Amino acid sequence: MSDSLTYTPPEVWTWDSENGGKFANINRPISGATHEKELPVGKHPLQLHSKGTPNGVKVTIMLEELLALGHEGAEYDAHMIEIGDGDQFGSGFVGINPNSKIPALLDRSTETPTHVFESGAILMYLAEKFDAFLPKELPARSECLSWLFWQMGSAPYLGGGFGHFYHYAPEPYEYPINRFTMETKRQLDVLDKHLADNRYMIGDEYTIADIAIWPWYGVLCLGKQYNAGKFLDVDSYKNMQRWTREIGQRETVIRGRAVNRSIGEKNEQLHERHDASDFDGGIGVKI
Ligand SMILES: N[C@@H](CCC(=O)N[C@@H](CS)C(=O)NCC(=O)O)C(=O)O
Repeated sequence: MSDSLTYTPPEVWTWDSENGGKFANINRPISGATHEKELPVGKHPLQLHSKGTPNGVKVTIMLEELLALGHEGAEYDAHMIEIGDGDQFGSGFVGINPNSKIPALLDRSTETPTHVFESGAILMYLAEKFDAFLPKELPARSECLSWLFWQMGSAPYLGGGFGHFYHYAPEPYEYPINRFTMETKRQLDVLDKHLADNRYMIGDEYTIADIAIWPWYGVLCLGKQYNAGKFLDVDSYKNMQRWTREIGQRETVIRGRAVNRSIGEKNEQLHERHDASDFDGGIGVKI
């Protein structure tokens, strides 16, 4: 790898698999399957193939919320996709998400199975399917979708930008850390100001906007993302702290956060979820 200060880009970039740092073994400049592997099929209509990352957790929180509301059709099997091992490049997974990223959902209750990828699209799909957590009136609905799409567009600056350069890069580089810290703090300020006048993202209604934003920005405000709580001074975002703590205490959030999780204490990890009883014994992630 060349020294970042003296690096001059070549005329045409070529793939040097040695230059990618922590994720070198899964980062590739080409799409598509690398190996044949069928996806497992469980007993429920909804088959989720995911991992307990912020994008994955959005969907398991949503499913637990729907089940808590009494929507039996939201029963699901959550299968683990070990992205560090390259499971996202198996032919079965690529068949439901050509972009090879978790989460991906297969709904087998439709006439022909429906595949949905992109966490925001999955939240919308489930909200529309069960008529829940998405306001019906147009103004509130468009406000909710605005925040949902805000999250989808903003989190890559937090995860792929700030998180990558502050936490994962082989060494700290001032320029990208400054650039993405600036943007991350600006985003936190946007949320904090909005939550000064709103209990949830859409007034008093808990919606898919909260479900999308919390696993990224809520967990960041708990100081549990990238070990960056102090660096970002997360305690100074008082309205975010209030919202983060209220949502983090929901039983559904505690359960959803444990699904497909492979870090933390043993009682915080439910590698695969196939039945509500899988949570027995107090499995969950508390704040
Ligand atoms: N915009 C996508 C992003 C999904 C995404 O980046 N997933 C990551 C884990 S959080 C992943 O699967 N990474 C594996 C890889 O990049 O190969 C979404 O929200 O669903």
